[in-house]
Amino acid sequence: MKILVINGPNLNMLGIRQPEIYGRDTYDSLLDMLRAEAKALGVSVSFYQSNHEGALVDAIQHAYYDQVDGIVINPGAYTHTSVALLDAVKTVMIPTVEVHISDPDTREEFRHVSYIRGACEATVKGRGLEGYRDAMRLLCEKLKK
Ligand code: CA2
Repeated sequence: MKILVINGPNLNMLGIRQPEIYGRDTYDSLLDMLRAEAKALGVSVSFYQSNHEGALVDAIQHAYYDQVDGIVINPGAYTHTSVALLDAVKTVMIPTVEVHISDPDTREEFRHVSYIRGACEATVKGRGLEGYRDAMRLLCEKLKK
């Protein structure tokens, strides 16, 4: 089973700025944690991060051609603005779980809307980096059914 973890804008800055919101762990340590989790789950995992909306759409489309089974995505700020990402996930029809490190629903009003949520199997939010692990487990459970 092939899982792709996609991160949107600024998430490569994890552990460098705003630790009070996003914690002290780095983007590389997130990848290490997810590689270990993938091993435990017996699945293969790959990662993609971009600050560019179109590049994220391309990554979702490539997942279709690469026969990826499931996607975990934190679209960052594009969560709240991007119909293009919603359409991409709907188009490829790959089961997708949305993840957020913080809980956007308890933050500023403009973070309360998520366009991509409409195309996702589930949303994990407010669990810090652990949320990615939860999202990956949830996705694997759904895919094994
Ligand atoms: O809570 C989340 O995971 C978010 O998707 C993070 C986005 C934010 O725009 C969403 O509303 C909620 C921002 C990502 C910025 O990531 C940084 C990480 C470390 C340092 C600075 C920014």
